[in-house]
Amino acid sequence: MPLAYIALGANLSIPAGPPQATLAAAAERLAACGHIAARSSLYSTAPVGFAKQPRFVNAVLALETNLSPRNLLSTLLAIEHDFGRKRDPRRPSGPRTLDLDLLFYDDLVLAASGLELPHPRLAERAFVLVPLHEIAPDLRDPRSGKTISQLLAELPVPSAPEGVVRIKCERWAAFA
Ligand code: PH2
Ligand code: MG
Ligand code: MG
Repeated sequence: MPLAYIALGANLSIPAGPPQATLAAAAERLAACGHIAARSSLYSTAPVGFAKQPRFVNAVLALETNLSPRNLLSTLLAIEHDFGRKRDPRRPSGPRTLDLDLLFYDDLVLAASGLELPHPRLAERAFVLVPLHEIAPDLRDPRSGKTISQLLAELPVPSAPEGVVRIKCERWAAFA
């Protein structure tokens, strides 16, 4: 079965709960699309791109799925929508209730409209590389040929040590 890596992020609560609960519920929805082969811890991360917004909760998971890349992408967008995601085209890095980004889909390299694989900005982002490194240090980026360990080591040293901090969440830990 194809293996996809998906980044989860949120920094706004919804009526059903805070970002941690949203990420746990979103992962449960993803589990219904295949089999979750690995799941990182949750991390509290400093916002990147637009600083005046709450900290994010981020995580990465690996999903074995028979959905095609396109169908997986539409599923991610549908789940985001169900968890209250409203897009503001003026602020692409602004606050959100749920963001689900497709990082890798097997070794596929693709630049199609609305779907670029691997994710074009993954190598710049500690909030992606740290959780990804936790579950797949030896995974190789098919574009650069580098492993996640290498990409993480090449990241500029974060100016704030509190930039990416592991957090505990019972609901996230509970679901298998
Ligand atoms: N997502 C962004 C922009 N900035 N910062 C953090 N810490 N975490 C994110 O998930 C994030 C971000 C755009 O998708
Ligand atoms: Mg994103
Ligand atoms: Mg996104």
